Amino acid sequence: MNDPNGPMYYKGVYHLFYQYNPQGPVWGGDIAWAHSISHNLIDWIHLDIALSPTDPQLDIRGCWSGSTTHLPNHNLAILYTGRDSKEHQFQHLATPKDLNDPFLREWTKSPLNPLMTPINGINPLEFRDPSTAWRGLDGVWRVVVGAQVDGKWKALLYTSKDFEHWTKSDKTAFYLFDNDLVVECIDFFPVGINGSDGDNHYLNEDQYEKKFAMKVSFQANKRDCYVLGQYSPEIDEFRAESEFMDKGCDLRLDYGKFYASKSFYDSEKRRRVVWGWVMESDHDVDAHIRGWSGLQSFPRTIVLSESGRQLIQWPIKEIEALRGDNVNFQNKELHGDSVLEIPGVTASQADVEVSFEFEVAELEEAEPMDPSWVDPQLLCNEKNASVKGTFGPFGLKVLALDDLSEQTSIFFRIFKTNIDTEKYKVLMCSDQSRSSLKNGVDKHIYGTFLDLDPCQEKITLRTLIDHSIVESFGGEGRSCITARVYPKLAVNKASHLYAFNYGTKSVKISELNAWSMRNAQFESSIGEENH
Ligand code: DQQ
Repeated sequence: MNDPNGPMYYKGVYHLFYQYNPQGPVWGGDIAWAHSISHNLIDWIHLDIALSPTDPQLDIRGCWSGSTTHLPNHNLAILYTGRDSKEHQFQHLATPKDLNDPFLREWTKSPLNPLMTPINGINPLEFRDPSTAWRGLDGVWRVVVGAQVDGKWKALLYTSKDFEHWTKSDKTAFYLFDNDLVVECIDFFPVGINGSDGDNHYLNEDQYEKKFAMKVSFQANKRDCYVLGQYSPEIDEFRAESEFMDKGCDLRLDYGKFYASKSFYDSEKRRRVVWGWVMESDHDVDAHIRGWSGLQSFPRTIVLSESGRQLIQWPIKEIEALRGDNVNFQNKELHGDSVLEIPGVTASQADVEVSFEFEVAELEEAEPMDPSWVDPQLLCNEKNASVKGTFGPFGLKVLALDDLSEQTSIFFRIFKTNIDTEKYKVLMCSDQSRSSLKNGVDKHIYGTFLDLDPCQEKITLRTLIDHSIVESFGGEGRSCITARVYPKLAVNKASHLYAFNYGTKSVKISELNAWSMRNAQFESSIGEENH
């Protein structure tokens, strides 16, 4: 599997479609829309493929990514990209064959397809991934599609009154990218500090006062970046507050392996939820041996931070239902150069929440921040988990062997700046350099700065560990780093969990909670009892 497609909630059922190759365990030319459903976003039933390539003129070379939209009268629509026999890309519509089928198993492609064609300078090979549509107060539907037009990448706006006949807006671009990177899977949605602010089903005047987020997946570096800004529906203008890849400190949904994400508004729980594709870091040959490749991240809620400067993501509450045995301790001093085992949970499948605090007066002695350290990922590479410091590295070692020869470290460092407005910089890293004793798997180190003042608040970390996937949420969800790792020996019972501090200064664990996690349930076809 690769990209999540058209997630939605409809009449009590969650639907997740995703890019899936029925011919083999790696991406292939006749990629389809697979379909799974869930009642709780945890346990899933895999249904038959919803959209397959069928037509040489429309989509024979793949039903590529797209979105779902809720239409009036409980109707639904999929907009997706189809590639024809020449690999030219078009946008197509599909609707449920039977709206009374609670699982919406069958979808019908519109006889009007294609609805959007690559004309007027649009590169036919680079025109894809329609967003969820939104309807303005004027009753007109709008959708954005990423495209390369006369050599420049743009988010194009298309409008329609009936959802079937679409015209490209006169505007040169809804958004014009200032780099030459291939743009995929644009997501555009309202955000606020409450989950319900993320409702994009029917935009109302209040929402236009709010901020909007535009998320873009840059193919070249496989990054899901976003900007925040103001959207004026009367003139269909999105004014972003920052630029993508602005001075290397861009806003990203995740600073690790997380790509082609797609969000949806869950009207039942009044929240916006996002999924991302966690791709492999080994080779196709491994995928063939394993029989599969690629997975979806844990679903995460997404809101605007109170500061309004960034998005906050957090694993959906439902995940807590999988929690089993718990270990808890409070006020534990982690002296300099110490490693503390956290026993009593299944370390290979666990949910860990920890908060660290410090003597604020002592922070004065933190290492000075060099103004040239603008790239946090580079800094995490230079100062990896084994490089000792003053305040940090401290954090967790997960999927670790008892001699630590195999381990993944998620950790923080605190630096002191000479800037009055931001006295300290907190670096968050996920170090995969020793995550596997196997050769040939990607062992990158990821990193980001946390928008957090350590004098004012504790530094928290939540890490979800699932055998070979490590999803970490720093600073209450301000920064996320997902790692796909391939431990060779630190598996199942040989896997350990540790807290550590390799700084010279002590840090205090104010509280740590770790839980063993139960398995989610999967069914690969629908049994009678589910009807
Ligand atoms: N994957 C799809 C495309 C999309 C890309 C094809 C992103 O629609 O642009 O599988 O991973």
